[in-house]
Amino acid sequence: MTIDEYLKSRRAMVEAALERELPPANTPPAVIHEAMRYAVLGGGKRIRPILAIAAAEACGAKIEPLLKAFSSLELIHTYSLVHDDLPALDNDDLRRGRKTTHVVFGEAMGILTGDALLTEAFSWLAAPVEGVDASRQLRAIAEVARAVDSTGMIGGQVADLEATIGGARTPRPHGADDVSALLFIHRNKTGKLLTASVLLGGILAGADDDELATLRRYGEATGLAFQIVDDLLDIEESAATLGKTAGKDVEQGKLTYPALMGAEAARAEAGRLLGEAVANADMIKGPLNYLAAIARFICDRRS
Ligand code: GRG
Repeated sequence: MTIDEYLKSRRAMVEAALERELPPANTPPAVIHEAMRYAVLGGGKRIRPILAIAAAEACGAKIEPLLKAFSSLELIHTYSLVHDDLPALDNDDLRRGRKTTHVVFGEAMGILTGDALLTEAFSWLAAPVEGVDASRQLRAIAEVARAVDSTGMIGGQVADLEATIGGARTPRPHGADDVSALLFIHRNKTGKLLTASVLLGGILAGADDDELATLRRYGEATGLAFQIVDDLLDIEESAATLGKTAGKDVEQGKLTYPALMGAEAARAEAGRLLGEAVANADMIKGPLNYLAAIARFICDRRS
């Protein structure tokens, strides 16, 4: 199976799980369930659940019973996008090629939709899973929760806001403080959920501690490369290709890899991280291992 076929088939499994497990749109009060379904079922690469699937398969697991837990990652990711697009944060009206959730349903409902998706995610993660004992499941839930708490994704978002407060940054030579602030933002805002996705797959698949350490290194390298590529796409691609507003990082004076070190050095750093991700992916010796190919896809993507 080529990587394109693999991604297509795993994406279809995630889409089916999301469609099946999300509350029906007519569940009272209908407006919140319509908004949740609008936000989640409106496209997206589904890269986080696919990373969990790939890690579980690389560790030899059958993935069908795990799909609900893996799809919870997409609820958490979508909640972060819905909240990030709100007027108080990025104030954006375009996401995944469609109007943002708060533009369609109003700001109050946008806030509540994000809240509902985050809560729903942990309910999916806590649902009993055939063949997985409770202590493993608790370990998996704790891993995901830590990745998105105030020392993870939220912390990264706060650091990002603080780095941009006061309007556009004046271009100037960058110092060690800028690089470490940027690393903190990227590792927390984006990297930790991507790493937790890989670990969720490994933990629920029954991976041992050595395999989990390898998966963590793979996830951290892939997660950072993902965000560097995202920074590059923001300056290189159009809104039509990205399905979201392009050029926002420069407009908002965001701390990004290309802003700090230039596009060429940023691309080289993504390449170095890809090498690290592939080396770790190749250490997992399961029967079906697409982890290296996914890292390559993440680095080569155009949207
Ligand atoms: C909780 C408000 C709040 C924010 C948390 C994750 C995040 C911080 C904000 C979302 C916006 C953003 C630019 C995040 C960086 C991570 C990123 C590149 C998200 C886009 O992910 P893709 O490319 O999107 O996987 P699709 O649409 O394919 O799912």
